[in-house]
Amino acid sequence: MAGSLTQAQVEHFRREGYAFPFDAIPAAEAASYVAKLDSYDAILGEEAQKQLKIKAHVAAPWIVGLARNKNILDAVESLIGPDILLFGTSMFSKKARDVRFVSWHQDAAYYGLDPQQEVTCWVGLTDADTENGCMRVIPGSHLGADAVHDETYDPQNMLGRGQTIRDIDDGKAVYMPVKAGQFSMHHERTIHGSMPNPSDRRRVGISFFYMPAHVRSTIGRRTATLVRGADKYGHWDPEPTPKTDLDPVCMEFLRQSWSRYRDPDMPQAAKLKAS
Ligand SMILES: O=C(O)CCC(=O)C(=O)O
Repeated sequence: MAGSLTQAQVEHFRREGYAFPFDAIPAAEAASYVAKLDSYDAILGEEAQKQLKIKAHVAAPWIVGLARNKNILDAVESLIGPDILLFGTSMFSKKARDVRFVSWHQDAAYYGLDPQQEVTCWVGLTDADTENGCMRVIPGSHLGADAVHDETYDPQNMLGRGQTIRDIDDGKAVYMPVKAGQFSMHHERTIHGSMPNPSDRRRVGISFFYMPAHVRSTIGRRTATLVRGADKYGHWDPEPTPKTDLDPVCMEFLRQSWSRYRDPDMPQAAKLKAS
């Protein structure tokens, strides 16, 4: 398959369910995006990340621009081929001395994709390391069964439902530090999460969710944005393209998508398969 990863990196991803670190953008560019995100807090009247979930790429031209970054897409193409849809984008920001965390979970539990071939790229907009709560994964977990998630709705958990896989051995975790402007990749079935940030440095990242164009939605017709190649399948409806930052029409679309994603009636993959 074409793309920028070596055969060894592709094989590592297939076997372990993750790969890192890769260069996307210069650190100064990453810092300029953090400044933009900070400015949105005042406009939105709350932490922007509370709204920039699932479809954050429609919120501003620079976000969908970053999703189309050549370095990122070249790496993704190595794993899922040349016809790439952007299924989603979410922001994850921890302040300095932030108790918030991301519990162990599989993205696939609520994505409703078939086949489960989505790949997430987590782009560091600041340095992210073991001291400020970087991403961590359980190697090889993408090859296991769909895990059952407890929906805790813990306010300190940064996930929409506080969805948590119990009884994970933290000793098996691999931490994925990245510098500002670098990214890591994980498979949608890879169990992952992140710890709180007890450090004096903030940790800001943005996750892009990519899938090959042949993937279908298992929960009705939904939307996605073509970011590379061609979509000859037409399984997904197109999405609005932001003309300005926080474009009101796009923000309404984003709010509706985020609320649908959190619909309490939407069962997780493990329960769907069991029923
Ligand atoms: O930023 C984090 O700590 C977690 C992000 C995450 O769960 C994801 O990108 O899928």
